[in-house]
Amino acid sequence: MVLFVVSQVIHVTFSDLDIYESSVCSQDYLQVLDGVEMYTGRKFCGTTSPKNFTAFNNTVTVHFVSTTYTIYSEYRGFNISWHTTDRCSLDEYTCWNGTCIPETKHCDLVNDCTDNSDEIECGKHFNESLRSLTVKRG
Ligand SMILES: [Ca+2]
Repeated sequence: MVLFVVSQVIHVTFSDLDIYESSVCSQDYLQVLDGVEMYTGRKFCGTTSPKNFTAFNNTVTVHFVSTTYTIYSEYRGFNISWHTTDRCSLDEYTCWNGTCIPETKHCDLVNDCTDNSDEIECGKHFNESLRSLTVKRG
């Protein structure tokens, strides 16, 4: 499955995951690519869904690989939905939740996106911003 959008960002929501769990997900797995980059850098199996995310590349690819374990058993598989929104303007930063904030608020050590995404991957501010993050489950 490939989602392709040019002038918008893609918001991906994982609402269920129940795939046969094997060591390092070597048997059955779900793999999601944002452009050519593997989302979170790993495959997913078991029942822990990947976190929802906003893709900044114009393509999201979802690979589901299954041996007979997931297909011919009580496993539910996975449920993914998505929607698109317009990209933020050039002088704005696109938060991972899709919100647009002024670029001047990107990496200023203040959580302006409400999901802290404007303070992640901030280069020299990385250590300072990491200490101020609030991590929520769900
Ligand atoms: Ca900020």
